[in-house]
Amino acid sequence: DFLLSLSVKDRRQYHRTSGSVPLDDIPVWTPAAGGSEPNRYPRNEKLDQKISLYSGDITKLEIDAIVNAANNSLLGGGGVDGAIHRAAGPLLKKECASLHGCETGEAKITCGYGLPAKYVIHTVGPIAQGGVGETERKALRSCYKNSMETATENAARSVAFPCISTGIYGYPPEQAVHEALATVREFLDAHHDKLDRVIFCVFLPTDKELYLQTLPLYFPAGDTPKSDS
Ligand code: AR6
Repeated sequence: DFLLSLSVKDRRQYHRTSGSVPLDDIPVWTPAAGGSEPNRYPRNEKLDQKISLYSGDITKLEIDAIVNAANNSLLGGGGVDGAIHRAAGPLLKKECASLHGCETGEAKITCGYGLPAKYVIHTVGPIAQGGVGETERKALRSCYKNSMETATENAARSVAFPCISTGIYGYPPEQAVHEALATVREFLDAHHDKLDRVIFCVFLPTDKELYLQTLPLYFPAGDTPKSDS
């Protein structure tokens, strides 16, 4: 409660790591025309202002909420989960232990403690090592949707997502990117007044490339020109 009551500036003395990245330093998405695949959604310039692609460590972001790709126990693990727990400090695990786990596709919120982010929203992606079916696809979409709902219920207006399930849980990144982008686009279409920024935080160069290629389908520069023939 004490940390949450502080202003962004006053919280800085409690950050456990250096090099935090404020929201104002994260550029918004600028759609570029081109690509051969037709856009899946119409242009909406207001929504473009709410999207960012950020390449780097999610634990550095000084925003309202970062999303953690956790497991059902919520007691920590490897990957982004490990990085978040290390940067936040031991109080995060203590609060997580009081939440009694989390179902796949659901989301639960905690304080960010030593992180620059005010909150951590813990969600549990599907394990897709055995392949992706409708169950995994729906669960992944639920992670994004429930995380954004949890953010808005807690008045968090800026949220960053890692590429949920695409690491240890084995969801193919080239499929996961479509579920992530479609769910965010649909949520913002319905609730654009509730969030100021959704940041796709990519960690691997291959994911950055994938998002650069796929974002224009969901947040396009304009309608694909009709062919003359
Ligand atoms: N910042 C942003 N993204 C990161 C970071 C970071 N610091 N570190 C890794 N990534 P993963 P999952 C990316 O494996 O597949 C844990 O043990 C990474 O490159 O962290 O959902 C949990 O406790 C990848 O793109 O999560 C669960 O047991 C993405 O984060 C299990 O892993 C997700 O990879 C969850 O597996």
